[in-house]
Amino acid sequence: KSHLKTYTVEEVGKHDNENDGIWVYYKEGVYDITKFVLKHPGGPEKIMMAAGGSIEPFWMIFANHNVSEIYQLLESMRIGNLDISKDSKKIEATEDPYANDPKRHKVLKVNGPKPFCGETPGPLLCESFLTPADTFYVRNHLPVPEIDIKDYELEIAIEDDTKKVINFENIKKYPKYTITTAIMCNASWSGARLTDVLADLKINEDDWKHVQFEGYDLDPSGVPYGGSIPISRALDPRADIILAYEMNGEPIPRDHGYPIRAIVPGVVGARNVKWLAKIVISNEESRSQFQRGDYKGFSPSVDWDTVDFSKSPAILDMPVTSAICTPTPGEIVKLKDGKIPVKGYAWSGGGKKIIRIDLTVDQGKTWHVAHQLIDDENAKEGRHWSWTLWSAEIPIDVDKNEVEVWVKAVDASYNVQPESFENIWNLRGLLCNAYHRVNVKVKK
Ligand code: MTE
Ligand code: MO
Repeated sequence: KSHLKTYTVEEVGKHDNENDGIWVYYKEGVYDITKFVLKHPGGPEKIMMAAGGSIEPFWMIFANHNVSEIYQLLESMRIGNLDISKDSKKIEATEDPYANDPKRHKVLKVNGPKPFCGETPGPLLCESFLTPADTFYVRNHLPVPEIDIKDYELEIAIEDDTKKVINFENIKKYPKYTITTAIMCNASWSGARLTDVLADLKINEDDWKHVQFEGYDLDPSGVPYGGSIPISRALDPRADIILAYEMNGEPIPRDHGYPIRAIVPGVVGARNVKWLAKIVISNEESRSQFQRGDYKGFSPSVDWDTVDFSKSPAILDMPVTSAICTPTPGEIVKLKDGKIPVKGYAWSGGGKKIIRIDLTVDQGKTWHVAHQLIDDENAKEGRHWSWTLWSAEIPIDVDKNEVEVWVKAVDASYNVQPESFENIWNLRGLLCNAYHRVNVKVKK
């Protein structure tokens, strides 16, 4: 890189517009991103926040940039080196925006520290029908907001027109309603029904298309996390959507949306907006990046050059899925009466009950049905939001020392999981609900 020109922070700063070119710096590199701005998957406005300056603080927030493909892409736009000598006023001290995130339970497997993304170990999942809040997976996209309950407000608007603002005490005055729903893990959530809170606005379902939710968590430009659901769903009391203030009978922990989050059962986690700040009745979907530029499905051959997020609908109901929790991959399992015990979970989106679990240890030549299924006994037809825990004992051939256990679930519409990931793979890796397969060693 020594042949490249050296620029000061001030010189880079002049290149913050299309006419002069758009430059940024990262550590000791200076980059001309003029041509890339319009192609930025997160939108041109987002990347323009860094124009003429350092992109480092933004990448601390949008930590999905911290992968080698993106560093390489950036390097391909390098035009020079940053003058890091003493008299060049370098980088405004960057404070860690995640410094006030809550402490997490050590058992969570950390997939990303900032924003925090942690998963519950498989064997723990099927230990209890309700996943304890402390070990419930966490999926944040931004720093966890700090909210003082005394100041908490939830604004409810029709388009730009604020109709009412309610505080935490007001929410508790609505009838309290509890549902059990799986958002990957399973918990019970209590709060006010969305239909009750919206009732006095006398909204006509035919006049509007979407209900948007906004969180208190903000990106560096002040844009909140957001998501939306169709109006028909939001106004349907049978959709069981609640503005929850309790998780498993306790106040919701900070990581899971304290003090209030939207619970939209049967629907992808992303629309279950935490730290709820605002509800907007609108003719438009949420403008959030997480509604329009993420959490969508694509054909397997679509790549980052050909993807058009505007052409795919936002994920709403989740497809049927299941997993084996025990044994774990590579585990040595002792045969009991010639069988191995297997346990796991299954659930489907849109309130569809799990009606059957099929298991095989011979690549599908013979299938065994799990006979013990535990789900929410009180769930009504078409409102099976919770997961189903299942267990089975599978007979193993005497000569086998190793087997691969496969599971697939069937829901009330007879939707079945696909056999392999290959033909459903998509560039975001979402909706990948192929059979779960676990290889285990057998001890006689
Ligand atoms: N709500 C806000 N405000 N901010 C977020 O980052 N993440 C969403 C959703 N709601 C998110 C949010 C996603 S993608 C998921 S999967 C769930 O919250 C995760 O909920 P949990 O962290 O309570 O498990
Ligand atoms: Mo998610």
